[in-house]
Amino acid sequence: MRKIAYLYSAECGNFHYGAGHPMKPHRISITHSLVFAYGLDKHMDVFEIKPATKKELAEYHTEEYLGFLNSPQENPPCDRITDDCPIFEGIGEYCALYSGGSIQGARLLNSKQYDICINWAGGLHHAKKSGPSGFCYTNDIVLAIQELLKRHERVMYIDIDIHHGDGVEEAFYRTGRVLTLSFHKYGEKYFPGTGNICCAGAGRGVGACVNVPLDFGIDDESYHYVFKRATDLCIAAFSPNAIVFQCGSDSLAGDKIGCFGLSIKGHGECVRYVREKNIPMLALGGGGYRAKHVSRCWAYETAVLCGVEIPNAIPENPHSGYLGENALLHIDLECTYPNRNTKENLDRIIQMVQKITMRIKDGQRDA
Ligand code: V1D
Ligand code: CA
Ligand code: ZN
Repeated sequence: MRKIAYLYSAECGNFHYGAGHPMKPHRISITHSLVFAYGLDKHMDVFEIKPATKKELAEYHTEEYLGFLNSPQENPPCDRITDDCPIFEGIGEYCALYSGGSIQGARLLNSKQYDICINWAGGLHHAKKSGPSGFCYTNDIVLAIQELLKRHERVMYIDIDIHHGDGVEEAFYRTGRVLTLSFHKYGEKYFPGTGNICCAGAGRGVGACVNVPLDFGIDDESYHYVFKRATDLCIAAFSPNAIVFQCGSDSLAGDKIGCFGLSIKGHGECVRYVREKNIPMLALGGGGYRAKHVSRCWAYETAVLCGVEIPNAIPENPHSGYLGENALLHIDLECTYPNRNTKENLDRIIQMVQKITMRIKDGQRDA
């Protein structure tokens, strides 16, 4: 039996990035409805998220940037505002809430009272120290990892969002105490454009940055083949004391901006695989742009993390009208992209991951 903490704020789902923007915080409210409708709250302790203070956010972000987020209208317009990262009403509170949830989750793991903490509102992996990127404003993941490092010698970060976890990688690139492992679409200028397998850490962090570049249409079987081997190699070489798992669900088939072919069960199998390692874990959200898929996926993964099976028929819940009467949890997600990942390519990647992780000890010996 694992002790699970679930962090939630009803306010999070009320923020809007603006008309036409793919990121919909409302998907967190739908996920929450499913989690409670399935009675998963009975397997977890549920915590109301406390918003992060400016001091807590300043553990990573610059004061100047935080000033901008809190009163963007008082600051002159600048290149920070883009179509990807618009300024919307309540942006400062939104950042404080999703970041507060991840920091709180890290503290609950530090207290050793919980084995797994969940914050589906978090996982905003692109945010930089002094600027937003790719729908992400503050980097709750970096803040949570910094908090975990106060009580854990080594922290591993795993990222199954279809995009490269560049913001987290950048923060810990030269650190031997954090290993980052991201699986992502790479090539054809796919956002953010980073995450080449050759970028493998520097200084004390040599070997502790692992990038798994993938191609269009990867299916469950190919994904599990590379995910399980790469994860095992990293865990064996690094022996993490805690894991932060970004479960971005834009890697599901049929996502509005993604191009992978995972099913909800396939995505959840990655979560089950990491849970079985029995290492304290902070599970976070991330991307995911079809709310009907995202909410099913994260509700299912909440059950996986709790170690319970849930029926396929979705119980009556406040979003039944939206999800459809007699809706099922596991629906067929159509992938229009053929799988361009050959076994030969995946084997080459695994061989590279083996070579990279063999260098971890060299980095730790650096001055
Ligand atoms: F399709 C859009 C419509 C409106 C506004 C933005 C987009 C959009 C789709 N894809 N923006 C993108 C990506 N941006 C670009 C820009 C073009 N270049 C100048 C940059 O391709 C950004 C994708 C961000 C993905 C965020 C994430 O899923 O990884 C995530 N993780 O945690 C939270 C979100
Ligand atoms: Ca990723
Ligand atoms: Zn993404």
